[in-house]
Amino acid sequence: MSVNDRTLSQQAIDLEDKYGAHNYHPLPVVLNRGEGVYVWDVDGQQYYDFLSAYSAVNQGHCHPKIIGALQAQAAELTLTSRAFYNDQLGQYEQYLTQYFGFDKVLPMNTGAEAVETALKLCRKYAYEQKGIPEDQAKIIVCNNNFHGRTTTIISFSNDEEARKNFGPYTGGFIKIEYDSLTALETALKNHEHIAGFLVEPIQGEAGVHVPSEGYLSGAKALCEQYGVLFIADEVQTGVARTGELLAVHHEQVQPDILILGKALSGGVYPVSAVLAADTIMKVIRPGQHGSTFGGNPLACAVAMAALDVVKEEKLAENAAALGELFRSELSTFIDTCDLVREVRGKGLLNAIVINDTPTSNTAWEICLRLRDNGLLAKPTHGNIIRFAPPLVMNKTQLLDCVSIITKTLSDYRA
Ligand code: IF1
Repeated sequence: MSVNDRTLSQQAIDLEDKYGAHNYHPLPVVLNRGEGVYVWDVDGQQYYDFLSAYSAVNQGHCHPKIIGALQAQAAELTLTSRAFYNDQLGQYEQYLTQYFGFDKVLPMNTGAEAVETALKLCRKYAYEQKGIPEDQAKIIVCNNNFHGRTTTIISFSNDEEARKNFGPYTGGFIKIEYDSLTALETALKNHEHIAGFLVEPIQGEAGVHVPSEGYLSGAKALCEQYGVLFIADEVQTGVARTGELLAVHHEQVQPDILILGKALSGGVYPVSAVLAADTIMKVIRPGQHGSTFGGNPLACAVAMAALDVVKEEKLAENAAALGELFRSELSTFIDTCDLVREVRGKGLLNAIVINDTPTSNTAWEICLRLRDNGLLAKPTHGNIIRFAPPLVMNKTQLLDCVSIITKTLSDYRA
């Protein structure tokens, strides 16, 4: 790395430090290019991207079809607001609802906005269709959830870092243990005015916790039994990441409300969505919800191209096959390595648990060494490293990444 290059990298880091809020602690690498499964830093060093911008770049960086759609639409019309119609939104709404099997979609921009939208929709449905007394609706959520960073969403978080000193908090949420049908049924039995159950099909931020077989289908059945809406937050697990189009499809579950984001646009543009049946979506009428950019023509064009890619390149099938291979290879390795306790995940949403305390910096140090060896990943909570490459990765590249990871772990000395 030349002196100039080092200055170039350091300059970028220093600018962020001086002029940007310190709401992240990035791995010290300054990227300036992405293509497929690779990213490059300002020194021209190539890396495998094993985070995919938290599963937003499932289709690979700068996918030509998606970039082409972006460029073409950007040259025509980017934003009209919903004060007027545009020629992309209706096409996109038809495409998206048929793609995922719902009657209607409410288009938003970020995942958190879509989660907030789903919560509002669930509450309004409860008041207007189920007759729950106004302001009494309760929504069940799971401990160790991550659904975004707005004040209402962090109100039902139990992560003190995400929550502390952002009060006063929004009420109306009941927290239960994740992956426990008993906990869910107990809450449904013991509380009145329950409107919905919001759940991540796999808890990503908590450390890639895959629930027991039957949990999602069992939870959906309980929701049906008690007349409660099952709300699946597939912002991170959706769009083929776990080896099915949706993570709930592993158990043939169709949510009452589906929340999508991130890879809905292939990481090219903020696009999120809330999908539901007519009977639910009809409770939202003009003037009751919206967003300046929600459903803009650029988002629509990009998202249709991004979803085309998922089907054309069979990304779910590829994620399933490469995920099995990844976990199999890592399982064999960790039988011989005391540094790693476990590998877990589904499709290409995986994680390893480092054999150290959650407050140790071992996982961080390992990620620094992985960077030096040409692979970018980042710890989630403390001693867990998430591995989530773009779904366009091929077998040769995956095995190369397995070699980098296993060699880095074998060579690691604190
Ligand atoms: C950060 C985590 C991942 C999400 C689920 C909604 C949202 C997210 C299941 C909100 C967003 C992002 C947010 C980003 C880091 C990343 C993350 F570590 F925060 F938890 F992926 F696991 N539902 N997750 O995972 O979507 O508003 O961000 O578009 O805030 O640090 P968003």
